[in-house]
Amino acid sequence: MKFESLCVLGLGYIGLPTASTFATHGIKVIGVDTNTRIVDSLNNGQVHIFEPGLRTLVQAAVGSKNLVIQSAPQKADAFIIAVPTPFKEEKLADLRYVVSAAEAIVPYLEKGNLVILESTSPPRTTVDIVAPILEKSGLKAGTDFYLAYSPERVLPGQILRELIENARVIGGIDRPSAEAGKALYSIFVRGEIILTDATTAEMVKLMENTYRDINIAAANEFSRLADQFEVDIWEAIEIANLHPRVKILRPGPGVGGHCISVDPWFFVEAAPDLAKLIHAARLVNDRQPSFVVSSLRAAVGDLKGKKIAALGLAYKPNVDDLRESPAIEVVKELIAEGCDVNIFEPFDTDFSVDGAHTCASLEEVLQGAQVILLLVPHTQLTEITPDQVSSLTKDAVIFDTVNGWDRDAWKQAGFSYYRLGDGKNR
Ligand code: SAJ
Repeated sequence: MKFESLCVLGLGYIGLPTASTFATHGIKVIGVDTNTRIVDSLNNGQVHIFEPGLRTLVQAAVGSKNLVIQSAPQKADAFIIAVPTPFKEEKLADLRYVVSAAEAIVPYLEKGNLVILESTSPPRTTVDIVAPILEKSGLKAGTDFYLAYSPERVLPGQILRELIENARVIGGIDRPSAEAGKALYSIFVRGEIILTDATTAEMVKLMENTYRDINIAAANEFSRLADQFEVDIWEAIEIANLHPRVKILRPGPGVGGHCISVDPWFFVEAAPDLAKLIHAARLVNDRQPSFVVSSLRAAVGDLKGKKIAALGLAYKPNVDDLRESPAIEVVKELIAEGCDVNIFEPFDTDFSVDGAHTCASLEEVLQGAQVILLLVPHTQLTEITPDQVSSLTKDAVIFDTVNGWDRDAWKQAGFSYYRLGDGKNR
């Protein structure tokens, strides 16, 4: 099976790198986004996402004329749906973008086409929701066109490399659909390509992120226990991880992003009685920002009126993505406590939180701070030295929620240094 043209619906963190990578591998790609501002800015050579190497890749793809960006789909050999699946307030999957992308394909769908859903979705979405919509074209899934689910598994910050090198799962609604998916992704994927059925592939994706969420919840719960028992959690985890079959992840201010903090809820929604551990892990991680605030209170006493420099707001290090960020939750709780919160996010210096003062530089945020709170270990923030801080504020208490700084260096420089989950230091 040969694919010469491809239509990618959704030009976000996954759709844009995917469309560009296919284009630089010789495929004629139509990149579609319903947001006309994104379409216009991409057509003007601006990339709306920060991801290492992405701007160069997009420019190469557009420059080669193999990638054309527009706001509506058109006929193609294959279609990839890579739109977001957020959740609603009540933690229910919001499939409206998947539904409208599938509907948008219907007028252009032809016999022999392949449609792939990449968006993370609750189990059975491909067969129960996407197939019936596409069949409104009068064509039958499996008989007239191929249909498969293939989850993205790339790590933000390393997307371009992982897109090519990671193993890829392709779940067809039947075997020929899975084979068709393999023929498409083989164009650039160097990792192993594993074929299965669509619902298994959907479940695999949710299991991967749920497993990580549970593992981080364990680390976060251990950090609370360590505090209680006057143990340094960072030391304890390092030692435990010497065991050949133990790999505890890192505690921190919580779990954010649009994947791990969202996907486990799809299981909870679909089968609440069967997903009790998954649900509990979500609650542990969602309550971690409150644990940060109570630990800070235990370290420095009453927080009311304290001038706090909150460093980093993204959901994890070295990305500009602020979705579901636990750092923002910490800031909101501190504001509710009556603190004078100054925020600095190096990847988005304009970002604001109601009630906090947005600072454009490190110097501005550190000036006169009584508490310096490290929330995200961006390289630019972990490189801050005690010397730099000494010249801007005296007697600040350092509170490191991510073990991003060298405790001894701060202590030697005369600062009070506290670390999340470091019960030894209480
Ligand atoms: N985090 C911790 N402690 C850790 C690791 C992470 O607190 O030890 C936090 C991060 O700070 C962040 C959150 O968890 O707030 C999630 O970050 P992450 O780096 O674990 O994952 P994501 O959400 O950026 O990407 C995940 C990846 N999934 C897995 O590693 C199983 C990625 O491969 C998926 O493609 C992506 O979700 C997705 O799109 O689903």
